[in-house]
Amino acid sequence: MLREINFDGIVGPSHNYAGLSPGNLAATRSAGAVSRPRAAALQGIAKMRANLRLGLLQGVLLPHPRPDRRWLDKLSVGYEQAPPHLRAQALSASAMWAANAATVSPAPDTADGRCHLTVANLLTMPHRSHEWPETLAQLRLAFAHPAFAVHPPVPAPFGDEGAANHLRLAAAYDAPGVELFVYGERGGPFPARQHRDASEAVARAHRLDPARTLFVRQSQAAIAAGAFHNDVVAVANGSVLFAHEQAFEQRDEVHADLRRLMPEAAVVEVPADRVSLADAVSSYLFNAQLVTVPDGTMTLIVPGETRDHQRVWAWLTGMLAGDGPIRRVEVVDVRESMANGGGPACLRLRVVADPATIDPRFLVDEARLDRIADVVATHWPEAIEADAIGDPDLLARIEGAHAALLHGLDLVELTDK
Ligand code: SUG
Repeated sequence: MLREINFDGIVGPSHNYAGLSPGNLAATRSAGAVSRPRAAALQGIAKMRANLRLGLLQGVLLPHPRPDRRWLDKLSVGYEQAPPHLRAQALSASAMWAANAATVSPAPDTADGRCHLTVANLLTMPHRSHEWPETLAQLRLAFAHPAFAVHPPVPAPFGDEGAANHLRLAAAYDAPGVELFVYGERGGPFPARQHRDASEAVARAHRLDPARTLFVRQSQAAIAAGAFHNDVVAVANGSVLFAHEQAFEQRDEVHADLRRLMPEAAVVEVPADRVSLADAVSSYLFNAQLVTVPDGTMTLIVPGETRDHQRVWAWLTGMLAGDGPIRRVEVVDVRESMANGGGPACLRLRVVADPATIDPRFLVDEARLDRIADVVATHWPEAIEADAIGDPDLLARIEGAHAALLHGLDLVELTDK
């Protein structure tokens, strides 16, 4: 039976604030701050536990080996000799944001009845551009069953940032869906990370029905306001699209196309005069997990920052008092990730599949999360100061922590990928 499984990126031991992502206002604001890798990873684990308690299925993707010495080799430099910007780029724990790992098209949407995944190339930002080989290795292992087709990334120069710019609406998980690919154009001083050519290439690779596939332009205003990925202003689940009024450049057409393809679709739209784009970006209201729990209640899992934001919380409270399709709000604390611009939705990759077809080492229950939490508590650095990233002791600790996790999860074979 097809179910939705959320694969969360485990926050890696090198999690730090290097200010590497122009256009991501939180990351820019945090540049130079002291990070707390252990707390960050434990917050992510607590979110996964909360989701298990809601009755959801949960998986994990692993942190990548950092620093990425293979990438530095290609640049003909060792970590110790590398200039500071390359060091920071090689050390980044950015693979934790699993929504950028790949784009996923579930089996009911594809011509060959397989679930297709295309690894994102993430080439707009140097520190993210070297994630894909390790992500591809992990996905090939986790989704080795013939029920899946795992594709390599779209080639340069067409930027692709994966599921963060992709929305799927479907009446049921086993029903054919409507897939929306959201691409960007430069917004103010900020680059668009998702190129239309990349989205179209992914849709072709996934053998989607062109009649049920929409290519939608993200609004320039949203990018300029700091929505560097569409998942900062919109999220979908089942037949519901939850979006900011200014998420899309051609809002009316998007709504009309959606209703034409899926008459039962419901759009829960937040008007700009209640919650501005700036409010949405600072609170991450839309970077929420929108999920259907086993009793059918549609639930929005939001970061704690929404509760600290008066207008946003007032809007959420009003929504619950009404009779819309989203009936429940759950708050999670992912503060460490948020400070780098990654909310609850950034941390997870959604896959709709039969859980029996997935390598069980990538699926977690409470006991397996206990195992991960033990490794984190023992090996993850408590804090990383901005000027510590050249410290050999810190590097040894980070590399040792990564190895300990692979051992703990019986995934040492990833070391050689
Ligand atoms: O790509 N931050 C990530 C945040 C990604 C959030 N993902 C989604 N919206 N799906 C990014 O900008 C900051 C790293 C640093 O600056 O140290 C960073 O890469």
